[in-house]
Amino acid sequence: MIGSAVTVSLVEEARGGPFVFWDGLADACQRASMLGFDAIEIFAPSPDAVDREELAGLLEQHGLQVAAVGTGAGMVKHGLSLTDANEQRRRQAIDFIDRIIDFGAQFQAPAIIGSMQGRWGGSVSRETALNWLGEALELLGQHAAARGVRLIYEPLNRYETNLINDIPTAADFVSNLSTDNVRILADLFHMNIEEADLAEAIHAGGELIGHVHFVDSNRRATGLGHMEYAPIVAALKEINYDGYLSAEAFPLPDSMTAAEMTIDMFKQYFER
Ligand code: LER
Ligand code: MN
Repeated sequence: MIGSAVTVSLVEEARGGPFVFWDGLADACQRASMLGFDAIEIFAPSPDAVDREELAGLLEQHGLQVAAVGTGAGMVKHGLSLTDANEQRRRQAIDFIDRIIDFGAQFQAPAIIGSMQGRWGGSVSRETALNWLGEALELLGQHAAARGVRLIYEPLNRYETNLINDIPTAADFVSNLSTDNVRILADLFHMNIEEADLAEAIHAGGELIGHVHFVDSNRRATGLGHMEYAPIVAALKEINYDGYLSAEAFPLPDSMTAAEMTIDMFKQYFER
């Protein structure tokens, strides 16, 4: 069954970024639950930033799951990436993500590799960067498998990475890995920039799609841009998608309205 989720950022340095809630886990859980979401997606500053017991208590109290955990703080706070020219920095990026995987796994949540994939350029060729990315996804995918969770790889639009920008290319890349534990994140905002046809891209991803960032064309909440949701939802149903649709959107005009717009759109298509 497809679940609904909403993002919460605990990373001050990411202010202005596309996350719905910003005022801590207790606030996010209370609002998410009141609106009827199934889960929260957490963007944490470090692997040990969240108290395990406290989060477990909030989830229990509000009847929520953790849909996924982001790893982008490694980039935002420490400038780390999996394709850094410096081997020691690449190693640090893998260590940081390993520890975020461990944090998420305590809540059965997969970690997302988005901005941590980095980009090629300077002394690093595209081929070299893709090789490093592939090697890192192998290691991280195995690490996640050992903890009983998937690893999620997110292709980003051309302004955020020059490595892989679309779902069909990501599907090709991921299916050539020897680990079978990596899934693709279909972020509708990035796809709206890069894909010729969003529904076709979802079909190309097929069973490899493991998470969706549910957002409008302008990265505002669903319903506040010009995205056509009917063919996207039809494609997700056709591939038997059973993960989360997670609101990774700007808190505009405010967090609560963005969350409400998302859950309204979700209910319109997935009334149970
Ligand atoms: C970044 O643009 C993004 O979409 C995030 O989900 C990944 O860091
Ligand atoms: Mn995203």
